[in-house]
Amino acid sequence: MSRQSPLITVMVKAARAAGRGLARDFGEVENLQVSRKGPGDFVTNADHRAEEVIYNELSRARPGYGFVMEERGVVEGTDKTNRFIVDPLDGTLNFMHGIPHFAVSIALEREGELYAGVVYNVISGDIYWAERGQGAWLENWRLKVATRIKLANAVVATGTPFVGHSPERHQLFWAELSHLTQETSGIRRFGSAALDLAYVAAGRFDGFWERNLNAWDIAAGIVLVREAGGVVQEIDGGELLKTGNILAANASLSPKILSRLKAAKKRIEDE
Ligand code: 2AM
Ligand code: CA
Repeated sequence: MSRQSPLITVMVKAARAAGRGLARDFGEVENLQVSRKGPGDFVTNADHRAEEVIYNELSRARPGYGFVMEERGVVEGTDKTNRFIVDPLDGTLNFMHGIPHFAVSIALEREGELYAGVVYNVISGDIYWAERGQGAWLENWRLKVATRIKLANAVVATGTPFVGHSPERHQLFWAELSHLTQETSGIRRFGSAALDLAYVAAGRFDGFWERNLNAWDIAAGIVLVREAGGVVQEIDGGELLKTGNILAANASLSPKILSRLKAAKKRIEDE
């Protein structure tokens, strides 16, 4: 059993507060007014309200900390060493379609490094949290990434490109998928990157890869996976929080999945 630090307590409290509103709004999802932010990317009133709640909670509890938030963008703080990276509603499309699989994701970056993360599955009530050096936890259960070492036994999650993305991006995804479907037990596509990473930390998924995510989709999940003993990397060797091309798995499967992703990319480039 682990005792949550004051920092984690504050982050969990903010996530739960936002989750209360989201759960209410999810119940009335048909009545929500929806605006379109871009192709396939819906932003709801619920999303905005949840972000407001988190911003208010966290700035009261940790005055001066900066923020990177999906809707507000970057909010500079007076404290330049700490900033929260927040996705008030990860899995927006699930939310909009009445699919009960979405999360609040809150990370803290300290001195330029990811330091703590909370991912809250609003409908199941599961709180995943991790703090550097303290491990990753689901409530009071210590999380460990899966120990499977054979790709043939692995269940690997991903995210698919959708309408509005370039033909090249779709092509690359299909190449990646064809390399991995031929060698893995199964592929999953659940629609919330934050929860996908929490599932990797919990040893449910053996791996997860997706391209072009935003920092707020993955920041908290990265801390969860690392503290659960997993490896998180940028697929092409770039800067992870900038490109959002993420691969997370245990240390044995990581290089195996990566080699298939690289082979897929090479195949597309050679065509
Ligand atoms: P969201 O639900 O907060 O938008 C699913 O593949 C993941 O991709 C989710 O974490 C989702 O976050 C994110 N996502 C969905 N639409 C996106 C878009 N247009 N650009 C970037 N990320 C997106
Ligand atoms: Ca998101």
